[in-house]
Amino acid sequence: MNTDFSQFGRTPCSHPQARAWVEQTAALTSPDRIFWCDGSEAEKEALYAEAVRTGVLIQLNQEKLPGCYYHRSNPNDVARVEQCTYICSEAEVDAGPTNNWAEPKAMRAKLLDLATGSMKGRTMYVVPYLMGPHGSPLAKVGVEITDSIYVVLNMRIMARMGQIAWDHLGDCPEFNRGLHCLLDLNPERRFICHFPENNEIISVGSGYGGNALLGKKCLALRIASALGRKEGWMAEHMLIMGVESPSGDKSFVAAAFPSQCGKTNFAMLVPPAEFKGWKVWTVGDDIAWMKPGPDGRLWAINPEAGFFGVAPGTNAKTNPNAMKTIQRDTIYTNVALKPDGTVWWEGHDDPAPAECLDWQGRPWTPESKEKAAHANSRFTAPMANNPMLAPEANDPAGVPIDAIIFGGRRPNTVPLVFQAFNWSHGVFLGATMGSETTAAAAGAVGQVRRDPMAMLPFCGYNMGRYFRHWLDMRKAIKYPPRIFNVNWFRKDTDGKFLWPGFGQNMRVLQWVVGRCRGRAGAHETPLGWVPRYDDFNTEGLDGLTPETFEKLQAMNADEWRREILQQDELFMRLYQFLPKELIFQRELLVARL
Ligand code: OXD
Ligand code: MN
Repeated sequence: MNTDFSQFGRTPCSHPQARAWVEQTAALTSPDRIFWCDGSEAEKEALYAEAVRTGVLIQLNQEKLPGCYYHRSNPNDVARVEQCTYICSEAEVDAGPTNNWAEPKAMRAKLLDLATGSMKGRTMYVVPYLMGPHGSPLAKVGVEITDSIYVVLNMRIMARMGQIAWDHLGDCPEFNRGLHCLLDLNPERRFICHFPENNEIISVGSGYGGNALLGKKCLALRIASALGRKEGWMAEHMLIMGVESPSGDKSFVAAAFPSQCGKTNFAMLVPPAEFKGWKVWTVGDDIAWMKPGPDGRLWAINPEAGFFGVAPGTNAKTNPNAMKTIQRDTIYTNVALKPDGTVWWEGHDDPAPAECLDWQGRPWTPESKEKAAHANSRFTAPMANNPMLAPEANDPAGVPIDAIIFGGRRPNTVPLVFQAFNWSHGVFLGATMGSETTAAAAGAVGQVRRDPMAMLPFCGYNMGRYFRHWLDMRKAIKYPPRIFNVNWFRKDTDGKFLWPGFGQNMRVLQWVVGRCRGRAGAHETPLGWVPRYDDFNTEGLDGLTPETFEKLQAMNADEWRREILQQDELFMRLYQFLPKELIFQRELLVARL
């Protein structure tokens, strides 16, 4: 195969506005070369060869891991940086109290100044991409200009990249403009900036996925959430899954969990052996775009085409489908590299290697004090590799959502599962979600923070108005999904998890789907509808005695009084913008307690 890099990327696009913008950006950044990506297989081979030649990627053992490559990040650049992430709306009030705001003109000037001449001696890649299935009315086109070949190869997996995007765009002048410059990876010059009114993103100084793959968090969540509010749809930090029962009915569930709370594992769940005839299909593992359909239901697409999953803890028990998915055509970032050209991380099925190189390239043995893989090390894999990819994942119409689940990482207070009384109570549950912080974002790990709908780092506008939008959407949805709250992470007084999680979460899903289809019982409590022991399928699950179930579902009034006070902190920050329905829901909860 011809992998002569100079022969590829030579054909500029014919889209006049995109071409003018690329030329203007090249005049500013002064690259040695402009590379126009077309998304073809031949181009892919040439890009991988170039990434290996320049030391950005290491080719892994092609017999054991065909098409797989390895990347190490700069150690100062391994997670999202919320403190450097800005919403640059014209008015500060439009970014709201939970976002960093910067005045757009001044911020753009500062960023373009940093970008000036920054691609000298480098290649500038033009990456056209489509978020969503081709032909979907919900799909959006973005063009990312980047000087990182790692970003190009990741975007190629995470989005529908290349000619397909130009085809979808046609002669429509409107597309998302994303400029990404690595600069010198100095954290002092790291800014991830969104200009929602211009449908524009400028990200400088970081090569980490969440900061640099502009289709993902930047476009598909921050910009899209702002667009969705204007256009009557929703962009959410949610996985989408199909749950098929033995009689063949399929229900679709969307679920929001903060980063590193197991969205990918849940989206790829394999039912335990007792669940004969049940199947779980993955539509997406991170992002859902949802819009009311003409039939009065809420329809969702997954805008992405790949999984950017957390490696540590992924194994054949926690996520067998992910393990199958990442055996080929996968980019591994910041995991450990074994002498045989394969990879390893803490929680892998294989025992720790006697020796390997850690995520920073240092010799590592099981005696080493530090972890071999970074806690936020990742795999980037095509969703087509997933043996349980839902056929509907590529359907332009999307899937009709029956249930929405909110969940967080809570060692106490929050029961395993309960159901909201109605839509506005469900919105209140999402709005008051809390979760322990994780390694997906730079900063302290393990502290409970409020993360409404798991969107705190991703809402591209004023969070109070975001709640209003959620409440207003009810008017456009004749048959709203039922809303649930889950917590897989409750611990007993000895600090041990009460719930086994992973595949056993199927039991919760069965109850959720049963509630949507009128075939599962529940009883009313101050928190919402909860399953009684007999409403819940415990068959084959040793240890799930009525006493354990009681502990999992317990509602402790003192803990809840504390919880409400903590919830108030966020409500106070947003007070000026908070829909009164949510204050009313709070009062109702206090009264019920
Ligand atoms: C992610 C995240 O990578 O939420 O999906 O950080
Ligand atoms: Mn995420």
